[in-house]
Amino acid sequence: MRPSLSGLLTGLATVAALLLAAPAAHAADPPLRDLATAKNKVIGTAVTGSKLTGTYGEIAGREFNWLTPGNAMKWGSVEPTRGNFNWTEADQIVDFAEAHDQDVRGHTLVWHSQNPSWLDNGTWTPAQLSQLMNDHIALEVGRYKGRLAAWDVVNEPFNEDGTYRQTLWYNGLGADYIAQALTAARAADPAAKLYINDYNVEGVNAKSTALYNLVRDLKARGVPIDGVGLQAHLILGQVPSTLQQNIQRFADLGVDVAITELDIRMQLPSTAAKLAQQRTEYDAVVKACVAVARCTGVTVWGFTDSDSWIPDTFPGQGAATPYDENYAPKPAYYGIATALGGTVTEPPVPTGCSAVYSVPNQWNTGFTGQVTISCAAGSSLSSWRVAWTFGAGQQVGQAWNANCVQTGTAVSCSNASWNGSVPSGGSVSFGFNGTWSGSNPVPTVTLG
Ligand code: 9MR
Repeated sequence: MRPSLSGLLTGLATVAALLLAAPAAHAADPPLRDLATAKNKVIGTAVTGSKLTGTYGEIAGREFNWLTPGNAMKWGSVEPTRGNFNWTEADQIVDFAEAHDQDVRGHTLVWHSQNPSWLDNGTWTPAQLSQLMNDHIALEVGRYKGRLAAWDVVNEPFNEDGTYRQTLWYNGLGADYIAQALTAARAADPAAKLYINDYNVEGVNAKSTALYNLVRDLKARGVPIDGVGLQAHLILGQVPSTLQQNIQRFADLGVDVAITELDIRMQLPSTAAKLAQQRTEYDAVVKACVAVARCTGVTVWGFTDSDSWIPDTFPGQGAATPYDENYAPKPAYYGIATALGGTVTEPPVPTGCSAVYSVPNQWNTGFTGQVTISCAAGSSLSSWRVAWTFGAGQQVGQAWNANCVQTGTAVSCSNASWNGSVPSGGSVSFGFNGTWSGSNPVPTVTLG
């Protein structure tokens, strides 16, 4: 059946209205890699080689100028049985990077995890272990000599308390395995920057101080060490406040620093408020790197939620990366962009809309809060977020008709899936139960 003219016009009007109301869901222009270059930084992502086609490949090539193979270069991947090598995925990633004018961070040579079982289960004398390690480094680094910009030579050598992790390498060779590995890597590719990489070393703490002391000692001994990788597998709301200070103290040792595996995970389901907070935290982490000259840049550990290790490892958690599972940029993407100096146009809040906070009910230590969002005739909203800061230690508990999170004194509430739209001349309300003591002053709320 042919559509009628009036039906067509109504359809067009609907499309136009949707376009006007749609948030800025397009990627920032210019792409992240251009923004990073302008700041003299790099922006990278971990990738899975087999996925580097279609939309995944387009985004990886367009937005990033460094790649790290997520698994493809680990010992267990490249030499699953002794003497039998599989370089397919690793080669594929390096070829892709060269075709897209990207650098590659090799990951990783000497680690306690994802080793082949023949290595883990073997019985080795110290001399044999040393030989195995040196041969592996010579072979793998040598294979890509001149093509890789950096190597995570040693991965995760420390326990949380700053003692050495008891691994195959440490138990067989003592702490000196680290110097041996770095020396072997330098010999195999003198141009590659050599890194030690670890997690939970982003802030100043016992583990990062152990790493700091190690790097200082290696430098003093003339062992080749060019950089420190701070993995940064972070939890929403827990970005260390000493991140920039910690980056700076490593830089002051005369080494480069890279944020090598950034992701910020949250309890699912994600809400607009959690994603907004995640944006702020991505922005803060990238800014901490931008602020320190010797911080070379940031790599995210997978750029899309469909290619993230989090849901498998932490059931119930996820949404940790800058793109959603359908490759749409999330607020976190814009956090990275703005930290790199990009300007992101967000849909403005219509001036005719506002939010009002009230306390309809209060008892000994509890109260009910209510917020009403109203739009005057001629203004409307398709989604909303209301934020405020409590002035007297109040705490939000259960909320209805909104998703609310409180971090310290800051509260952020966003629409539920069913009430994002506030029509012209209309209003929506949400409520919550809270606790108070002493006084319960009404905060100033902002609509965003
Ligand atoms: O992303 C990697 C995932 O696919 C693997 O299953 C996992 C196995 O440990 O390793 C992941 O990557 C790790 C990285 O190599 C080193 N730092 C921690 C990362 C997350 O586990």
